[in-house]
Amino acid sequence: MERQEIVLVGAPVEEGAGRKGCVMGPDAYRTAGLAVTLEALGHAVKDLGNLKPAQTGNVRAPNGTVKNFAAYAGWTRVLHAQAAALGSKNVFPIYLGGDHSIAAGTVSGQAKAAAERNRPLFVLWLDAHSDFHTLDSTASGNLHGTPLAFVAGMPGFDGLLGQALAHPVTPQNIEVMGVRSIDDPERALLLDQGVGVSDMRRIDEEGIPAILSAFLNRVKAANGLLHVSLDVDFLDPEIAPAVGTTVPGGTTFREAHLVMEMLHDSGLVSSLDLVELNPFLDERGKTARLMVDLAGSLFGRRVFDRPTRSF
Ligand code: EXY
Ligand code: MN
Ligand code: MN
Ligand code: MN
Repeated sequence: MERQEIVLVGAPVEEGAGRKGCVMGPDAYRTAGLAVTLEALGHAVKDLGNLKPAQTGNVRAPNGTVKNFAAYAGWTRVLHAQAAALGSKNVFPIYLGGDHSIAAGTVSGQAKAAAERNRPLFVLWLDAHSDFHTLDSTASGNLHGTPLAFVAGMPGFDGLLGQALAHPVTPQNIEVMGVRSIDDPERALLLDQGVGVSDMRRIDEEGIPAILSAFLNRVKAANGLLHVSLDVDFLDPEIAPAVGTTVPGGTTFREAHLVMEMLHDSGLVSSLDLVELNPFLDERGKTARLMVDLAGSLFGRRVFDRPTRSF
C-alpha cells in the first residue's frame, strides 16, 4: 500500500443502533492505540477529531417505524461531505464509528470522489448482517440496518442526503462477507440487485483466499477503488463481544487477520470504516484492541515478509 497519510475521522453515532454505547467508539479506538499502531508501521497519521452532525432543519421521517431519522440525515450529510473531500486527496481516511449508519455518508462520499476520478468504487462489507433494508422494509426501524441499501442506490431514502444520490455504488461491485443474519426483504433485494454475498457457509466451504482473491481481481480489472466497511460483529462474539448485534458463528481471529493481510497485499484499499464498537459491552478493551490490531494488518504488519501476492 503506498505511503499515503492516514486521516482519522471520528463519527460518534449511536442513533442508528438499537442499543446505546457506540457514541464512545471513536475514543475507544484512540485509547486502544490506533494512531501509534499505524505510526509504528511507518505511516503518518492525522486525527481530525470527532465530527458533529449537520443541521437538518425540518427533515421528516418517511414512516412511523424508522427511528432517529433526522439524526441519520444530519450525520449522513456531514460524513458525505467529509468523505467526498478526503476522497479527492491523496490520503487514506479511516472513519471511526459509531454505529454502521455512518457508512451511508462515508461510502456515498467516497463513491462521489471515485466517480470524479473516473474510477468505480467497490465495497467490501464485512458484517454478520447485510444492512440492506430500505426505510420501507426495516421492521426494527434501527437505521444501522439500512446504509448499504442507500449507497447502492435503492429507492425510498428521500430526504436522507438532502440531494439526489448522484453516484450510487453499482450493486455488483459490492461483496457482503461473513454474513449470517439476513432478513427476508434484504435477501430478496440482494438477489434482485446481484450483490455479492459470501456468507459464513461459503467461507467454510470455499475459504477466505479463494473468495477474496476473486473479488480483488475484479476490483483490479476494473481499475477500481475499494472501500472496506468492517463491522465488529463480522468477528465471532467470543473474540469480539463489544457489539450490540452479536451473531454466533463469526470469523476467527486468523480469518479476520487473513482478510486484512490480503487486502494490504492487494494495494487496492482506499478507505475504511471501523464500526459498531460498543465499549460499554467490552471486556477490558479486548475488542477495541482487536480492531486496532486488524487495522495494523491492513496497513502492513507482518511476522515474516514474503513476496507480495500477485492479483
Ligand atoms: N437486520 C436487522 C435489523 O434491520 O434490525 C439487524 C440489523 C443489524 C445491523 C448491524 C449493523 O450491522
Ligand atoms: Mn504497506
Ligand atoms: Mn453492519
Ligand atoms: Mn452487523
